[in-house]
Amino acid sequence: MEIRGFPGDRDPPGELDSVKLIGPLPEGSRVSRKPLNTLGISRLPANERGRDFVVGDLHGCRNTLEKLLNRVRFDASRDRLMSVGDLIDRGPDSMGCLDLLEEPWFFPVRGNHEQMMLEFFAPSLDLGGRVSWEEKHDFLLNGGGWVERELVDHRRRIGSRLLEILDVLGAVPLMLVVGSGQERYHVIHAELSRSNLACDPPVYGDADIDDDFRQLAPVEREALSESLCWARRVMHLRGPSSWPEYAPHLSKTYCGHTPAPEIRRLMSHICIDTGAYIPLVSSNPADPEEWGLTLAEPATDAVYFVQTDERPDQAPWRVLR
Ligand SMILES: [Mn+2]
Repeated sequence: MEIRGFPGDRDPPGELDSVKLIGPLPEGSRVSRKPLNTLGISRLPANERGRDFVVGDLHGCRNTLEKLLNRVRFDASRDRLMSVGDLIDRGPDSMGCLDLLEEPWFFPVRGNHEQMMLEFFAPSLDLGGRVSWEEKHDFLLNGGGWVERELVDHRRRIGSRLLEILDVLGAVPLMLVVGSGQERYHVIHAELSRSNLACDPPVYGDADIDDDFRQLAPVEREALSESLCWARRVMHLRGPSSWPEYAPHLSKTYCGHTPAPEIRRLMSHICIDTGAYIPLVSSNPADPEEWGLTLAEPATDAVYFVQTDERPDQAPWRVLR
């Protein structure tokens, strides 16, 4: 992703009018300033009225998501869509994916890209809304350049829309626990792996989760919040794995973060990141038809896949409330 230079103090010709300015942050701003690595676990009851789906890393591919939802006849009045996170960066429509946060049927967890965005803007909140623009920040180096076009005005102040987004993202949990018993499943971004895979078992289980990980020392809790967003210990970018498909102590756990052309099941983790953004950024992908977006239905283990298609005219239909 090219990171464009900033136009300095010149007034750009009106294109940023949609960024509503705020002055110093309002007193009592709701934006969370709590540490970003606290373990957030959200629990949801089973969906008694409709179906649940889990979608892989979106990375700005909102139109491709609409194709998938259309295919499964997603019913916004009854069905729910869980997301493994990484709504933003790399693909064409990060803002369209962030708009999903307003939908009552959408339940995301925080991906490492949202984590990087929160960390990028965290100092700004202490600077009264002045964006502390660090060109070498991981967020900008990993596809976050779109914020300059969409969310930051020419004087680099945080606009009200960005403030709302940071507020919501800060409250997005690191983990969803849905339902109970046989129907139970989890949604995380990366892994529930321990930092030392020599531990037995190498991944945490339902009992640890239900105990809110109280057995963990503070340093282990910190390592776990890092693993939930970033780990690639069980899933690898390439190569076969010696891990078994299921770990009996852990309910099925949908995750993303490590793209591959097919979904992979290892240690009860089901990785559904099938690289939706990859055909859009690679000039010569080896097998472009293999990459796309995956939607899984936990109750039936059905899996739906579409190749990435971000042409605007391919998504005339959007889920309505
Ligand atoms: Mn990702």
